[in-house]
Amino acid sequence: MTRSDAPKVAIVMGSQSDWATMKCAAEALDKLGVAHEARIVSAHRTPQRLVDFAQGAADAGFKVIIAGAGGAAHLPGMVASMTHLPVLGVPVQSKALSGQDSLLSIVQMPAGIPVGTLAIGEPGATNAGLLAAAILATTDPALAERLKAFRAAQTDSVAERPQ
Ligand code: RP5
Repeated sequence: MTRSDAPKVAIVMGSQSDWATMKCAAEALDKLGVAHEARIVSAHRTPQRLVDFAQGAADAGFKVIIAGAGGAAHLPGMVASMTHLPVLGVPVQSKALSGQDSLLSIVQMPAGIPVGTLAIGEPGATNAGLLAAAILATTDPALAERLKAFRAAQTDSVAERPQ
């Protein structure tokens, strides 16, 4: 049975080292008052944890999953293969290839199992949080108003001329 009080957004990542990036998604959701839960779920190091999380995500009450990983970043695609929930992929900036490996391994999904792929690194994580909120806002008018207010404040914060 689905928990009605459960956080609606899950933020999963392949490693503790991804949190420095993925916390930007959490911060974006916090700004909009969207409850979330963050977990380390590695496609390579904790495969059974991955299966248990992805197969149980919908029943746990999640509506959107944000998945971040770096390098050979299989996590978002594997999560998407085991749930019908929308999965937003964040390519974490790797040391060896600056995240281009992460980006290509997340974005190049075969037809049939989509992963909505964001930009490399912190901007992608922030936008994943904002996009998750926008998805939830389609059925949550109060959240839609908070999202509009956030966008308006952002617009107002941009000076017309450089200082
Ligand atoms: C991936 O390997 C993780 O998503 C992380 O970005 C990368 C490196 O992990 P660590 O070696 O820092 O744990 O699975």
